[in-house]
Amino acid sequence: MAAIEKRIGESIYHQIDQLTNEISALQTQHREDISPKYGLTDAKYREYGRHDLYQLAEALIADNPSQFARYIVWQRSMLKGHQVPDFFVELQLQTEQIVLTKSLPENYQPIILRFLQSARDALGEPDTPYTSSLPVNNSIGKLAAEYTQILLTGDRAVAADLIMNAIKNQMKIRDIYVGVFKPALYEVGRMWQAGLITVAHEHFFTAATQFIMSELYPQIHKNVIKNGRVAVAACVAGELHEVGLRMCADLLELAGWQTFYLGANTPVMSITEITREKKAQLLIVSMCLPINGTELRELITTARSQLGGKVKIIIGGYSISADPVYAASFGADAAATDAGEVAAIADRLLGS
Ligand code: B12
Repeated sequence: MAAIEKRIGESIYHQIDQLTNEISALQTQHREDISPKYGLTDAKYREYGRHDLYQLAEALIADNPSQFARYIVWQRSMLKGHQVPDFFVELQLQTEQIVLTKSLPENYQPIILRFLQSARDALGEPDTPYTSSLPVNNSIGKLAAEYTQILLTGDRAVAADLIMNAIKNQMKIRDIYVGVFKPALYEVGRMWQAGLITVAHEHFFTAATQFIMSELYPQIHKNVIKNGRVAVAACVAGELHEVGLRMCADLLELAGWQTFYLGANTPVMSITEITREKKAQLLIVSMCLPINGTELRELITTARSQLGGKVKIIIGGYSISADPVYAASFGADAAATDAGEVAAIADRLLGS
């Protein structure tokens, strides 16, 4: 982690409200052209500006310009899906550049410009069509496609039957989690990003999947031999994506662990307190969005100082999977891309 990049990232965090206000104010002059056409409200402008700054700060702290570039490319694709033209992203970058170079010390400027330029370079690349990645060439892929299609039509009971039948036919819970639910939810994310479905469709899909996971839960404890080990599973404050973490907790239980699954949005102190209270040997944390990186860093630092090195920490989640360099910047004991790996990694860290 380079020192100056980290300092710049931290300065952006410290001034985030003021910087967001300035970016938003500067954009006001362009709003008459853009807003009525594309339905961008003041609140939306502020949200996008703030998100960009968080993402930039995180990329700076991790000294990883391509992370910011990837986010900007995602933003263009998402806005396109919502009928906002590409020039809006360029306008955002321009106003951010003006405000950041004016508000931060002069010696920070070349670095900020380098990060913004890497985003512009990435925008210069042709937009790769973000097509469905649902695997349909094997039986589990076909099941994932069928599950997705059923839930998109809104039939939770039929989707639940489909999964229960697969279990009756000896399909493993682990395969259903990572081979069916995960690609199905990624597909739903893609469809939302492309403007093909609404937030309501996505919420229904996620809630229905969590409902079916609850129905599967009793199956987990059939024939499991407890290994006497304890894990705490949490998402840091601000992180609302909890399904991946829940899969990890369930799969640890399937491997004999006792877990304390805390779910989304948990404050650092609560996580470390319960880890101590339950005498856990393992803390697993899921982070989907880089905007929650500061909380994750704080959690790892606090856990190390309060619990010592004996409690092993494994991190995972969408943004952690996307970039191993970024994942390594948090200083956890291990990072993983898939819930299916968590029990094996825990054994490696703690000795099986
Ligand atoms: C459902 C969903 C939501 C729900 C979450 C509800 C819930 N109860 O969890 C809600 C509505 C809250 C939501 C909100 C937002 N979301 Co959302 N969401 C999704 C969606 C569609 C599915 C998430 C999911 O469950 N995936 C399935 C799980 C299984 O996958 P996973 O988390 O990656 O986990 C796997 C691995 O990463 C790993 N893993 C995960 N954690 C851990 C931990 C450990 C220790 C280990 C070992 C492994 C591991 O194991 C899992 C299985 O292999 C995704 C699409 C996607 N690609 O994931 C978008 C997505 C993540 N969301 C996105 C966005 C932008 C948002 C919002 C910012 C939208 C907005 N403007 O409001 C907000 C942010 C809210 C916040 N503060 O967190 C974007 C992120 C894009 C990006 N590049 O940053 C995505 C990718 C959609 C998209 N394609 O654009 N979202």
